Parts: sequence; structure tokens; C-alpha cells
Amino acid sequence: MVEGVIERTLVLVKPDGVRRGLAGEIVGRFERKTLKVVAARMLTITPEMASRHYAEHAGKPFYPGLVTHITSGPVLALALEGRSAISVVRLMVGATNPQAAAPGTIRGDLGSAVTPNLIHASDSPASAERELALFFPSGDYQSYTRLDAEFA
Ligand code: IDP
Ligand code: MG
Repeated sequence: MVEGVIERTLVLVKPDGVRRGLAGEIVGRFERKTLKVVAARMLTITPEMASRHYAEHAGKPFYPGLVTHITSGPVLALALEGRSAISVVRLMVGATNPQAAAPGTIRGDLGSAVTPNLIHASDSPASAERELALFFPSGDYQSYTRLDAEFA
């Protein structure tokens, strides 16, 4: 099997995840998987930023609640790097509805509701590029070697 290429993806620990004190647990799962944190930022998303981030969902019934939630408190934004990082992170996040998310996934293990479902992760290379530019406009990603790099 061919090794995946190194990709970069955006993760947000949503306000419910931060308020529940699960940011460290979530970052730890990605670190243990050998994904590399190359940028991190704690911020409160403005309504304007929320509408850009979630533009694809505008007009859907859950959209107003989604924007209310994502702007309701601080999020932890992470840029993660690793082999096939975009699909690996989505697998680790699990299905949108925590009741349907597989055990072992972040939502499956820790989530209980659909709108406050702990975490956002980019769903494709195009989304990752767009979302990373929104949260890390300087593009200042850190470069370092993990001690477990032989597995990365
Ligand atoms: P994803 O986060 O798994 O990629 P999306 O379909 O992109 O899921 O939806 C974005 C977010 O909108 C979800 O994470 C969840 O917070 C919220 N959401 C999606 N579908 C519903 C729904 O049917 N009811 C309530 N909230 C929803
Ligand atoms: Mg999505």
C-alpha cells in the first residue's frame, strides 16, 4: 500500500468542547496518532467569520443554531499535519451525530448532541485550504521533527 502524502488540515475544538474541558483530551488524541500540531490559536469566532466558515450551510434549518453555537465562546483552532491528515482526522472525529458516531471516535466517545458535537474538521483538500486561510491568515506554520518521526 502506498503511504499517504503529508497534508495539513484545520480542527476547531468547538465552544462546548472548550467549556467541557476536553480540549486537552482532543489534542492528545491527535498527538498520539502522530499528527503534528503546527499552529494553534484560541479565539472567539465573530458572526462574520462564522458565516464565512459555514457558508456551505447557509439556508439550512440548523444554520442559525450552528452560528449561535460556534460564536458562543472560545474555540481552539489547530492546524494539524501528517500523512493523509484530512481523512485521518475525519475518521478520528466520527459521524456528525454523536449517537451514530462509532465508539473510538471523538464524537462517539465524548459527544451527546448534534449541534454542540465538540469538534469541526475540514472535509476535503479544498475545504482545508480555505479554512486554514481563514483561521491562520499569516500561514505561519511551525516546522519541527517529532521524536516518533519514524512512525509519522
Ligand atoms: P461535520 O461537522 O460532521 O462536517 P456538517 O454536515 O458539515 O457536519 O455540519 C456542520 C455542523 O452543523 C455539524 O458539525 C453540527 O454541529 C451542525 N449540524 C449538522 N447537521 C445538523 C442537524 O441536522 N441538526 C443540528 N445541527 C447540525
Ligand atoms: Mg462539515
